[in-house]
Amino acid sequence: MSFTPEMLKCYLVGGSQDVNHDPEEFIAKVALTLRMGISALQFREKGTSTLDWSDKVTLGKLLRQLTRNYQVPLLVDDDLKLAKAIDADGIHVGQSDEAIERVLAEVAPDWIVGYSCHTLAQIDYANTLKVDYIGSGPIFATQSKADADPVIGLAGLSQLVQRSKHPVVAIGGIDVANSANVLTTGAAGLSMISSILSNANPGKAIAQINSLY
Ligand code: TZP
Ligand code: MG
Repeated sequence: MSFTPEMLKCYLVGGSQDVNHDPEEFIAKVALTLRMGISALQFREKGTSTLDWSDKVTLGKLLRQLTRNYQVPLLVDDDLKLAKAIDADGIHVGQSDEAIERVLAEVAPDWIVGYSCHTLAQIDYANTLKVDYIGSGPIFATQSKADADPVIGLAGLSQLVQRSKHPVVAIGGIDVANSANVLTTGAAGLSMISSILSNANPGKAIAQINSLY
């Protein structure tokens, strides 16, 4: 699947650790959010994930089927082997993950490649790379990532967006209430874990996010 910036608009990130360590609940929530209009899914089994390799592959293959039904891109966080095993559309790589140069050499331009940058120096370097998009944050405080980088705020995000030649998707503490403000920075989209996966009415949140564009 080829990348378009519209894929970043309502970008759900998550794994079983984000829904009570319950893969079935995660699948059910993903199915609902696909129906309600998420624009991309990043499978991220991290932090406190308790799944072993074969559980991750099983879960990932179910996500593959679901996302294909809705023609929504499926990316995998920081695990090229898993991404290949489940036939993902792309991979998202952080600064301390698999080396971006190696990932690009292996999968670009066929796959969608996202790269996390939270400083101007990192953006300057990313501008020399053939990545598809940049993920920047955390914009606000987050409970979903124990080793999150320092909060960059809206002013920090604006600087990164202005400097980047690639579209930027914002992440970290984003919810319906702050979403319009985040988009005033020029970010191409909003990436969320808890405000969708822990929401009693995720469909309403997704509709509100999508109505901002
Ligand atoms: N990277 C930076 S912040 C974050 C990740 C994966 C967690 C975002 O989760 P939430 O619940 O949307 O704040
Ligand atoms: Mg990562």
